[in-house]
Amino acid sequence: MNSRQQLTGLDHYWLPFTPNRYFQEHPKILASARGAYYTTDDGRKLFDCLSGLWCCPLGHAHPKIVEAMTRQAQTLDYSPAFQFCNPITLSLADRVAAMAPAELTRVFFTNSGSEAVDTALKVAYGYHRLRGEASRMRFIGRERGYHGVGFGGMSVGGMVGNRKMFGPIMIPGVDHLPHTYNLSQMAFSKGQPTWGAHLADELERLVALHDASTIAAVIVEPMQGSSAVVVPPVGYLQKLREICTKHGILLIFDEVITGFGRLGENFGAQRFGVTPDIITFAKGVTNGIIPMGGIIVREDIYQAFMGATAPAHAIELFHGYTYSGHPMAAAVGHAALDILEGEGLIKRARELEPVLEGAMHALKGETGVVDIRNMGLAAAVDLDPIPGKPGLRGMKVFERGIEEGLLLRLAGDSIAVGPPFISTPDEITKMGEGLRRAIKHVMQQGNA
Ligand code: PXG
Ligand code: PLP
Repeated sequence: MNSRQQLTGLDHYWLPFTPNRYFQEHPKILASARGAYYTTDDGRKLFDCLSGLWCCPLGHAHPKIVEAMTRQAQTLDYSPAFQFCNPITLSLADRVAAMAPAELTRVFFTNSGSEAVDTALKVAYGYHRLRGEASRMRFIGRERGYHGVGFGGMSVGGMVGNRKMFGPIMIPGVDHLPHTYNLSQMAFSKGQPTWGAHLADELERLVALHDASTIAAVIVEPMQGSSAVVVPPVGYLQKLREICTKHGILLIFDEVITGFGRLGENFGAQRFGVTPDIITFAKGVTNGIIPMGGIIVREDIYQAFMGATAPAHAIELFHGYTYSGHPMAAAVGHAALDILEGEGLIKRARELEPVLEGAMHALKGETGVVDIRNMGLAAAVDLDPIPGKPGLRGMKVFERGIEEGLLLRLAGDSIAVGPPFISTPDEITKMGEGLRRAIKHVMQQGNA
């Protein structure tokens, strides 16, 4: 890739979630993208192993998306989000609601997953308050959970690196369920581990500790994505649902990664057969091409706001973004859903699931591989860390992956993959083999 001297911007740009000093010395610049491949500034072709950041399942430069963006820019490029709407955003709400479980009917648009999560938490609290249960102000997240970087999402999140600098400025009243990962019980599980449903009973313990009357909502990713693909044990989400229902606690599924087909169904809710009260989404709704996110809520949650005692000309929910339901994003959303449906890509994701499972679990037994997990078109490999240098082995495999033509995703000493739905079985198999060569190469270097 380009040397430091050839690049502008390195003196001014602050990269998100990136070791900036390392990047300064090893800049990685992507110049273009088409289909399932990126091209770097020095002309290397890289297979898009994580679909961008889990957000581009339909691949890049799809002509229908390019066409939709051009047409929308010429028709209505922006419309004020407050007091007005436009046909394309309205009809996208219809389509998103139609894809969700039947109980979830109302869509509120945001511009990212982080905003979707903060919106969901505010709606959950507001709902209880409007029903005369204002004491329900606690939120329960989960260890290893990722819910974005807003104040709410960071507070319910459970990845320590995202939290430790900000402990004193978290929103109050948050508690966490234990995560469900246990290497000794579920190493090399394919799909859902059979051990661990009982961990949902920890919610009963938190209810006993705090009292149900103080808890507004539980928020979990149906399958944890960011903390390197932690798949829920069989029966675990069902138990969470039962306990929430029993105590009048709302259940929020954060489906920013699992929504729009990643698990081979529209949403994780459908894959796991568990219906939450609120779903958050982002990423795949526009194939990641224009930022968009949102929440889908049960009709009675929406109606609780509409039935409020304020006069009919008053705003019911003092919340929203300048770019909520942006018409450009909505146009791309329609194009993305047209492609998803028209090309049968959710079904294809489901068909590719065993191919990915085979390609990844084939790495079992490779020196340095301590665990492999998968579900839908998502998988992760955990590497044995270099003693005293957490993250360095992962970084080396990630770097070597580039030599192998793979744009992998690094999460500490784990490597995550979530290939595009348009991938061929051969591309997925080759990705597994490239990852094997990268791991072998790095393990041969030892612990230096
Ligand atoms: N909730 C979940 C479940 C997510 O996965 C967010 C909220 C926040 O979305 P925004 O759009 O604000 O980033 C996410 C985002 C990775 C990775 O490599 C995951 C995310 C973002 C970037 C990288 O696992 N998840
Ligand atoms: N800060 C200021 C000063 C603003 O005027 C606004 C929106 O009008 C915001 C922040 C919020 O921006 P957004 O609606 O894009 O989230």
